[in-house]
Amino acid sequence: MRLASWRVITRLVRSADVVVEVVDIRDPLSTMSRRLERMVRAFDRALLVVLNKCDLVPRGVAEGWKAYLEGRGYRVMYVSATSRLGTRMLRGWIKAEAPYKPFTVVVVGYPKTGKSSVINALRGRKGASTSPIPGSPGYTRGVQILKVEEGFYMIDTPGIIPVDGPWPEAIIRGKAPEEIPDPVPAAVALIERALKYNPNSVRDAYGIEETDPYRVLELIALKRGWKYKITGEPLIEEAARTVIRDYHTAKLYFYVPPPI
Ligand SMILES: Nc1nc2c(ncn2[C@@H]2O[C@H](COP(=O)(O)OP(=O)(O)OP(=O)(O)O)[C@@H](O)[C@H]2O)c(=O)[nH]1
Ligand SMILES: [Mg+2]
Repeated sequence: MRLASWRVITRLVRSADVVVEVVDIRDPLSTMSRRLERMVRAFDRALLVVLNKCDLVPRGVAEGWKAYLEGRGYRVMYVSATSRLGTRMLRGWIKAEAPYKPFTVVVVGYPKTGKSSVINALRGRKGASTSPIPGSPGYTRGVQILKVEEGFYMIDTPGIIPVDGPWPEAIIRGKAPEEIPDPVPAAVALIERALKYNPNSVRDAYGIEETDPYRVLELIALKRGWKYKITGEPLIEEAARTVIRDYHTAKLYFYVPPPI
């Protein structure tokens, strides 16, 4: 997995006309980057917060988050890139915002929030030809410019490092689950959060009636026969990676309600 460096993001934000910050609507405050937002303000660029994956929360929750963030001065839309909800409106919003053509929209956000999916939804097609930004040095290889329509370009970026995000966001998003060296503490925190916001989440995902997060990991491992060869103890690291993966796919299902 490749992450974008802040140096690259800074350069892209400065050169863009509009900045779209893609956020996971299941937990917006944990997936918004204050550092990014400060930078966008410093360059005086138009910032739109896109709450993505709205298919995963009830409509009232999506509306609640929108109202809450608008109350804090953000411009906000909620969409589902994969269900194509709100994506036409998003396209219209961006076009209305851009004062002239051609214009460029840079799409940024934490890893796995759905940045590429949002771009594909706006383009109405996937996998169409993409080209790297000319002259970009090696580490920006993950940055791609995509045409939505004549004069309307979007720049896809790899996830930014969630340095300023609350724990365990940096761990669960900073690397692919199989690459996280010690996934257990992050998975424990994730299970705690899941149980807090959806007491049935663990039972629904794993058929396990247990509220102690560490024990949950042990039971997942035992159920799947994941054991250390010599000691026979449950291989909780594997279970932890599974939990992190299942959060990304929403098999482990919860969302954080908007503050009232
Ligand atoms: N349920 C749901 N899943 C989504 C939505 N948008 C994206 N996803 C899923 O979220 C995962 C990540 O989507 P990507 O578009 O690759 O996310 P990204 O932000 O580009 O990820 P990186 O490039 O790794 O930072 C994929 O499995 C998508 O299918 C959505 O609106 N709803
Ligand atoms: Mg992507």
